[in-house]
Amino acid sequence: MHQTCILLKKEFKIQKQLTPCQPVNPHLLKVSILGEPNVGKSTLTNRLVKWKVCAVSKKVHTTRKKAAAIFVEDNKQIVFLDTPGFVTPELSKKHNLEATFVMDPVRSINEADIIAVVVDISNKWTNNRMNENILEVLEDYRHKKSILILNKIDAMKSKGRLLSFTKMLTGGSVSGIENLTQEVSQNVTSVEDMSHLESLEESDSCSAVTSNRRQKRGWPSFSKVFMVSALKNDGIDELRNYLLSAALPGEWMYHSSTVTDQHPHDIALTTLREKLLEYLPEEIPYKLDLRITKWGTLPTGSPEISVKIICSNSRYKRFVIGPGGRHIANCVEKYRNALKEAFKKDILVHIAVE
Ligand SMILES: Nc1nc2c(ncn2[C@@H]2O[C@H](COP(=O)(O)OP(=O)(O)OP(=O)(O)O)[C@@H](O)[C@H]2O)c(=O)[nH]1
Ligand SMILES: [Mg+2]
Repeated sequence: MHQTCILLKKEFKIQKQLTPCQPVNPHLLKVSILGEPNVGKSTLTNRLVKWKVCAVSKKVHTTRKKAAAIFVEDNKQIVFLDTPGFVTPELSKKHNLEATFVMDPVRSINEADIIAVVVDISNKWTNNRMNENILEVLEDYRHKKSILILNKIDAMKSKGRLLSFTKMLTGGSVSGIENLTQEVSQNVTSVEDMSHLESLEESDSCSAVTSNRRQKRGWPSFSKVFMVSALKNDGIDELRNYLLSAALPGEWMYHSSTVTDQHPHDIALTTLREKLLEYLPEEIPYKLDLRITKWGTLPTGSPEISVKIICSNSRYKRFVIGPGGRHIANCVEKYRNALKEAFKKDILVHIAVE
């Protein structure tokens, strides 16, 4: 059965209740997509499942709670758990973030077979050391397999430094790093070449990790390192193939038609926030109250959605609407296209700003 992103509440409920149909010799893999805010976790998740089910924006904290995105091939089902950007409880409190920011990444790790740590390799503040809190989590869950995904290689200014960053992020002491050294020095000349790099050999050495962690600022027990550009879709097939080959014998979690566990209303609201994040000043989108006021079908059979954007003050409202209503008109247009991409259907959209 084809995968489908369900639009109607009733159908969503039915899909959720369907017992997963099991293929002959079913295989399953649950992958936690973990990383600091804005490194491209949701863009990567969408690429891996070949469907835009997770909201993406250039602003931090776009993902507010974990969401599953599901890829199916033959007898294998991969469940990607996209998570909010990793923040400490202190930071979460300071920025008044929901409890899910701290809880959901840990929940997803608990559920996962593989922890996929995503790093923005083009960010000079974070590309030469593993986030301390992520290192701590890797230590706590060192019995689980982990891989490192260096994202945004397209945006790296100096690609020649890729190897040294990789060494720093992996603590430089992974067995097999010499292979990587040779591979990188021989092959890293272009983004295309890098995307084919498969990387580090399997390593089971966790010893000396704890004591060396702070000096090395990296995690030496990643099973693999991938260099990708989620934006340009480079290196994604190799990563997906690796995960498919790592799938374990086990029953599928979701019905074969399921592409995400998100409720259609949640998809509609996070997609609208994604569009608002594109043009509003950073502090505004999360202060707007978005409510679905109608979710139905026209007599012609076409779906119809009405959403209300409630602004707590007139300044916000002015920003949302824009001069002569241009911003909101543009936003509605983009919103309609994004919903079509998610639900694969034309949807009539009405937006009211209050
Ligand atoms: N240049 C470049 N930009 C990318 C790449 N992947 C993602 N981005 C951009 O990075 C920004 C953040 O992407 P998201 O996918 O929302 O990042 P995230 O890690 O899910 O962010 P949060 O949910 O806020 O933690 C967006 O502007 C993306 O277009 C990439 O491979 N290259
Ligand atoms: Mg995200």
